[in-house]
Amino acid sequence: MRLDELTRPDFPILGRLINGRPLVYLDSAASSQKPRQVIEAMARYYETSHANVHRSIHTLGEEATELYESARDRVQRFIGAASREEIVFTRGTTDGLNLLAEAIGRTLRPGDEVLITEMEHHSNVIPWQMAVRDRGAALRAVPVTGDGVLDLAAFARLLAGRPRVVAVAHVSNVLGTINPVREIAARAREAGALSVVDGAQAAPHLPVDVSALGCDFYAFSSHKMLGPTGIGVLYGRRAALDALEPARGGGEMIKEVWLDRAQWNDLPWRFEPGTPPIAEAVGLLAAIEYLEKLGLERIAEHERALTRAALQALAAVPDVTIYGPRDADRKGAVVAFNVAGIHPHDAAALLDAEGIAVRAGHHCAQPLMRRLGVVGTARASFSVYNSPEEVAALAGAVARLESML
Ligand code: C6P
Repeated sequence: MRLDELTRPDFPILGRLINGRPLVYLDSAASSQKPRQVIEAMARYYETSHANVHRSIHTLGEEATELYESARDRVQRFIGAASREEIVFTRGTTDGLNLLAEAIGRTLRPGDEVLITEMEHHSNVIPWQMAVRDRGAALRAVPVTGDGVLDLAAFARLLAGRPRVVAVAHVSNVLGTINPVREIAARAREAGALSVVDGAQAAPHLPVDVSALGCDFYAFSSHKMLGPTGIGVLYGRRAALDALEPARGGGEMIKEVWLDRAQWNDLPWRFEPGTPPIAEAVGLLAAIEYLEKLGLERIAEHERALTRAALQALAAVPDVTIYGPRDADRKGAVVAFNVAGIHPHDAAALLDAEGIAVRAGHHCAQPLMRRLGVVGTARASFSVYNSPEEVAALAGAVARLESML
């Protein structure tokens, strides 16, 4: 059975009609839909086990703590981290990258460099801009080639500046490019830099093994991988995480507090001040169980087939430009495109009238848009529940766009 046939009955929202047409949801890179298993796990938690975690001795407090911490164990196994202490729960990728930029930013000195790339999402640009600002440090970027991949020769040259941090997306949310993060992390380490990987578009679609990648930090969001909004993960290699001073304070991140000083808690709680997203952790655990039951390799294969079909079908439509690698084996599950003479927002609105949801705009990657010389693009993105028929419906509707205007 095809993966979409197997999974679709689990996603109640996919039964909706949009403008009188069956919903064709091709915007999972912005946020995926949720299976019943995730929705029910969260409802069950609130109905039977909710209390705050790590502070109450009563039964509900212990049950909630147990559920929250078992989600951490599950995440550890899911991404191949060496220990549970390396898993910090955040509010999402953006939050994880800000946490890092705030903590590392405090250690930057005049003349230090932080290296990002031209294809980064604003979440992996702005926090570093803020970190270098006022500290006399500099932000540099690895250029993107005409094929939509990183210019690794330029990366090698930029490493000669001995940056303190190299921060790079695992998978671009626009081009779909899968970056060689293992090699990038190794070269960053040789140059004395910390490596930070933005895994927002990788974790939902590829098997990720942070130990094998050898990066220092890896951030991702639950809501793009069938889980709830409001929670994400920041993986930190034990020694790298231990070397960071927490930049955010509050309850639970301390062991002992005096009025003028405090002793930090152990890892990972040192980086989790305040009441964490507990129900969301329960939902994330259910999402990981769901993904693992399907099998990450099988998911990647299904989405590669959809991406390949979309690349082929859209390339055959006159006046369509596709951005990023044309080879589905080198790409995540996104296809960004434009139709000559049609603004991407108009394209998305016309597709929506047919029940087809795609994203249009700059995709929070304005430096990349500038590099591509466009104001924005339309973008179709795929998940476990999408079918080849939906890809064909997209291509058919895109072919009719000019006549629909
Ligand atoms: N990209 C998209 O439509 P948050 O919002 O914190 O969960 O994820 C931010 C983020 C960081 N890095 C990459 C590569 C991303 O793709 C995203 C989110 C969505 O492309 C929403 S802008």
